[in-house]
Amino acid sequence: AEDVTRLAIGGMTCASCVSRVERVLQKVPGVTAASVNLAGETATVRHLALTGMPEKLAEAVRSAGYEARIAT
Ligand code: 9UX
Repeated sequence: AEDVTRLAIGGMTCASCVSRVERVLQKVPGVTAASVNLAGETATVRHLALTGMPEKLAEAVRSAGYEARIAT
């Protein structure tokens, strides 16, 4: 089954940040689609329902140098 995780992201200041964050999210195994909204400072990620995915996605964003928390 597919799940959707929404992340609140801090530290994105230009359109290149958006591309970078989308790319790191799409690279996480199990992710099928990732879309970042710069103005809203959010990411919407579709992915397989694997254990721990929300935290893995947030960690991937942090590793790229941005702040991330799981939005509810
Ligand atoms: Mo733009 Mo984002 O010059 O980390 S890529 S600020």
